[in-house]
Amino acid sequence: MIWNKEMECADRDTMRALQLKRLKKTVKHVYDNVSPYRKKMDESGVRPEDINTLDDIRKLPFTTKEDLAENYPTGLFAMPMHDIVRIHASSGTTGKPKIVGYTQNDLAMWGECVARSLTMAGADKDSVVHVSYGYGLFTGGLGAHIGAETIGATVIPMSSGNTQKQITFLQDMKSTVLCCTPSYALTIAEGVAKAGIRPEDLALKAGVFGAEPWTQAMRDKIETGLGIKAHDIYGLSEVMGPGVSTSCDENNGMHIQEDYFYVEIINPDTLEPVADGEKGELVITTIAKEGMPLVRYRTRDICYLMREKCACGRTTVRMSRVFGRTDDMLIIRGVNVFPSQVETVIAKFDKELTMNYKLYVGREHNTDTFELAVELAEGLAIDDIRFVEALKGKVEHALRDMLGIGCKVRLLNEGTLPRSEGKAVRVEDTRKL
Ligand code: DLL
Repeated sequence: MIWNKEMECADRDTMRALQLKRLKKTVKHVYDNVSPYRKKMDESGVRPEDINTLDDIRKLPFTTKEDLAENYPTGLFAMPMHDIVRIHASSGTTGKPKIVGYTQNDLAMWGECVARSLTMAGADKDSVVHVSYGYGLFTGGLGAHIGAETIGATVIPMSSGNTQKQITFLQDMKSTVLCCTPSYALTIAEGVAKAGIRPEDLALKAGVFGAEPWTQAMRDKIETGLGIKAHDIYGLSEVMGPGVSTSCDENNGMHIQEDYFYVEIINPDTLEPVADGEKGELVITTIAKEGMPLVRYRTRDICYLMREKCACGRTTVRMSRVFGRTDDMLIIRGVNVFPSQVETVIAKFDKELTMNYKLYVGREHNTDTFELAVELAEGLAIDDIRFVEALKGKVEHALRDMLGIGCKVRLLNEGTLPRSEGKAVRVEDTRKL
């Protein structure tokens, strides 16, 4: 099912014409109402009248997380506070949170985007949508919530945590769609198995998971553990929250809601555009937001774009899964390492290891230390020294093959590492301390 065929299946010319109209309006809106935008545009010698084609967007300066920090808390708002009906926030790199303001229309747009996302996962008015993203300043809970309400489904606003209670509600309320982070979905799946509940005993049919990078291997584990089809949902607070893009049944990238978001992929070093299919940094311009529009916002998320037609019938451009963030990348002994690469290796040992892992990076005698702590699968004994040593060797070997540098492996008993209830914390890097 498709929530909004007119927009999601629009022909390219219609979509591009709408995008241009909205882009021009947005650029004028920020130029007239947000002084930091006006200042930056004046400095680059560009005025709203200079935007006459979609490619003209490249004349405009980028907006960065630093711009949000410098204009904390509400300096990038384009509407007066009496038109702002909701605030959300996410943690910023400098310690100050990034504050986002929504008008009534912005909330309606958000509801529309997430309604499209949930419909992609098969939800409709008869669905029971169990929301285990955290509620509060984080956009996950209330974002999923507003989408489920928009389609008229029954929403269960669980928020995250208390996995036992989550499972009781999943069973008793016969929830059909689960929304949470992929790492929390794994925690729930683990709890379901431990309680002796079979996936087919649950009414769950689909899950809409996002807010953190995850791999195909993790998706497979969640799908089997909960007996569902898992969909990927992407978004970020600054731009709106969840629902910027979502994967359909084809599971081949996430459809971007292009009538609201104009996307570019750039090389983060040269800031030049890269070709479709090539990885780079995702840059988003919100073209219909009122409260806090963002022009050419550098997300730091690494992905690529796909424009080939999707078998689902939607015509919107798709982004690949997010491979990591430019600022998540660890540089260990000079080598670039992404946690998702480590996860891919762990997944190869799915009979021996769980997906619960943590990376420790430190520095000893002027050299970086790098260690992976990962749990043994249920039923495997840590005191079987020969088995554990052999397995350690195999995992270390596979890591070296994947990463090109050595990583020490520490195997732990199943259940040792803390379980994720929201975004999993995968790395402890003490070099920065
Ligand atoms: O995480 C919004 C969200 C909530 C998205 C629920 C999806 C579901 P922030 O807390 O501002 O907002 O974090 C945004 O999370 O820049 C990405 O690095 C990462 N992220 C979000 N969705 C995905 C995803 C929410 N599907 C940051 N895959 C983004 C990989 C994701 N990373």
